[in-house]
Formats: sequence, C-alpha cells, structure tokens
Amino acid sequence: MNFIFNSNISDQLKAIAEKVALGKRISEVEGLFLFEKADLGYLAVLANHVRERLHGKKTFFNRNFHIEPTNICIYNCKFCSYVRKIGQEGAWEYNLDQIEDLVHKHKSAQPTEVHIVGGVHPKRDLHYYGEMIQRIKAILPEIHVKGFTAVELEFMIKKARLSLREGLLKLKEYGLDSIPGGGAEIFAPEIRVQVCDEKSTAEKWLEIHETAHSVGLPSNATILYGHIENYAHRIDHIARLRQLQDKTGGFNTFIPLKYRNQNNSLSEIGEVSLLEDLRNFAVSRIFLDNIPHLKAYWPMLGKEKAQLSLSFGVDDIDGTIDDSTKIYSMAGVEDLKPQMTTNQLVELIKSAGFEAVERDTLYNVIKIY
Ligand code: V47
Ligand code: SF4
Repeated sequence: MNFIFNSNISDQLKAIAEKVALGKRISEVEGLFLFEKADLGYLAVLANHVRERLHGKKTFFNRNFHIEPTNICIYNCKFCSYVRKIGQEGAWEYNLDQIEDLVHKHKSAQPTEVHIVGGVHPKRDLHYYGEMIQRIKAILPEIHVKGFTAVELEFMIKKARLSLREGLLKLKEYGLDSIPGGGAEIFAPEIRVQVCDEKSTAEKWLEIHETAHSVGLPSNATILYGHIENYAHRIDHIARLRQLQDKTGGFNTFIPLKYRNQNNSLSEIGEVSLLEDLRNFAVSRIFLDNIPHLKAYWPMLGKEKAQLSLSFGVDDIDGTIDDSTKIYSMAGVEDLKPQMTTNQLVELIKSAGFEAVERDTLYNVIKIY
C-alpha cells in the first residue's frame, strides 16, 4: 500500500465522496485517508448515505441471550479480563445440567437466538459442545444457535481429531446454525503478537470462517480496536474481511468491539473516546461495501452511545441479552447487568429517529415497530 497523500485534502475527500455516492468501492489508501483526515461530520454524511442505501431507516435487533459455558481458557490474551485457570478464584465451568437450567430460565422471554462464547477449556471437545447444542434444542427446538468463536472451534475440532471441514459439518449436524465474530481481534501480525500471541493466527481465523461459509454456516466478524493498533492496522483488518467476503459472501455483520480496559494486562492503556468510536463505525461502513450489516454491541459500548452510532452507519444494535454476559462487565463497562426488553430496544431506536425492526439471526424480519 502507498500511504503518501497528495496535498489537496478537500479534493481527495471530494473524490472519495463521489465514489461513495455512486456506490463504488474505496481503496485501502482512501480508507486510511478517511481515518486520518476526514472530519467526523463528513464521515457521518458518507456513512449514513451507505446505511440508507442498504437499509433506509431500518434498525435491527433480536431477542437473544448468551451462554458463556466457562471462563477457563488455555490462552492469556492481554486484553482479556475474564480468563481464569482451573481452580483459580473466579473460574466457572457449567456442566450440561446447569446449561439446561440456564436455557429454562430464559425460555419465557421467547428468544430466537442463543449466542454461545466462552474460554478455550483444555478438557472439552467438539462432542461435549455438540451435546450442549442438542440439549439446548431439546428445550427450545426453534432457537438459532450462534456459537463458538473461531478460536474455540480450532481447539475443539483439533481435540476431536477432525479436519476443519469435518468438524464444522459435525457441529452443523449437532445443530449449530452460525458462528459469532469473536477471536478476530486485530489481524496485523505485529499487533496480534503483542496482544494475543498464543491464540489462532489471523490466517487460521479467516480459514475457519471461509470453511464455515463453504459448509453453509454463515458468520459474523469483529475487530478489537482502541488499544495499541493504529489506523493502518484497522484498514488492513477490514480489507482482509472484505477480500474474504468477495469470495464467500458468508459474513452477515461486522461488529467493532471497543477495547475496555479494566482488570486486564493492558489496563494502563486508556480507552478511546466516543468520537473515535463513531469515526471507526463510519469508516467501517464506508469501506465494507460487501458486508450488509454493521452492529453496535450495546453491552460493550453503552446504550446511549449505541443510539448515537445509528447516525454513523450502524443499522443493528444486537439484542435483549437478558443479563447473560460477563465478558464486558468484568472489563469495566458501566452496565453490570446488561438487559433490555423488546420495548426498551424499540424505544431506544425510535427516539433516535429510526425504524425498529425485530429480526432473526439471519435478518429475516419478524416484526416492524
Ligand atoms: O474475541 C475480550 C472481545 C470477543 C475484551 O457475533 C473484549 O454477534 C473489549 O465474539 N474489551 C468475544 N472486548 C465476543 C464476541 C461477540 C460479541 C458480540 C457480538 C458477537 C456476534 C460476537 O470479546 C473476543 C474479544 O475481542 N473482548 N476482552 C475487552 N477487555
Ligand atoms: Fe481466552 Fe478468549 Fe480471553 Fe483470549 S479472549 S484469554 S481466547 S477467553
């Protein structure tokens, strides 16, 4: 990539705006230029243009809950606030009966999706998680299971001595419906090695999602931003996602995850500002012309900031959650018991001037409010 900019900033911004207006793809150099030189108001206009072309005023949410089967993990990512080792204070590992109890607890809220993400437990393999999916579906037969980051998948499939393709097909047979976006962190090797050197490489993460798409498992993608990376690393990350999406078309949603800094080994780093969050959403929306949805994950960002992000390209704010996730409450978010009713989500979207649409995981419309 050549990152030398010519001196006339406004001419360059105009040229990029013309491309965006015509629905043309912008280059990596142009993406970086937007990150570094465009003011936030300009980015908002361009990102909103893309959002409105794709979705009008529609803003999506779903009725979901999370299962975090364990926080015991063989890895030690520097940004992770919730990892524990076997026997360490604060460690948890639910057995399958306890998982069933959790599902029964959430049943009355009529969720359409369960999101399962946790640590990479050294003793659990694909068949354990397969049985977990089956027992969940025995209680909620219609539920969509979006489960396991590529990092968890790599380990559990290897432990079961299967190839990636075989393992993913086996999980599909057990009832897995799609894959969440976690574990991507930041692909650029010089940063990945500093913040999570042990876990799956960028290439493996991409290979797992590519294989998942090829066996009919759609997925999401994330980026963990706002720590030690710079704008060029963020562009490199989303460019790799855009390239894979050109090949497979299997990504539904891109979810930028803001680094939260409490109780982890990178805690001395501050958190980036709201303006930086909005800049990141906007450039992502403009650059990722082939991933249909952009999500602001409200338990991580906060409700009001998620609401504001709707004017910066975001069209999805995840779901009701139902007080079922600890990853972010352990990393320093304000809302320690994240939970919103459908009515609260609808109100949040409508009061920002958008149209609230309840969706299923694959963005089929369930109800327009
Ligand atoms: O990969 C860990 C992140 C991710 C911190 O697909 C942190 O709909 C910020 O997969 N500060 C897992 N982030 C979460 C995940 C996810 C979340 C929301 C929606 C979807 C989806 C998927 O959590 C990890 C890591 O990037 N994370 N620690 C932290 N201190
Ligand atoms: Fe383990 Fe995930 Fe935490 Fe990394 S981010 S230490 S893989 S639980």
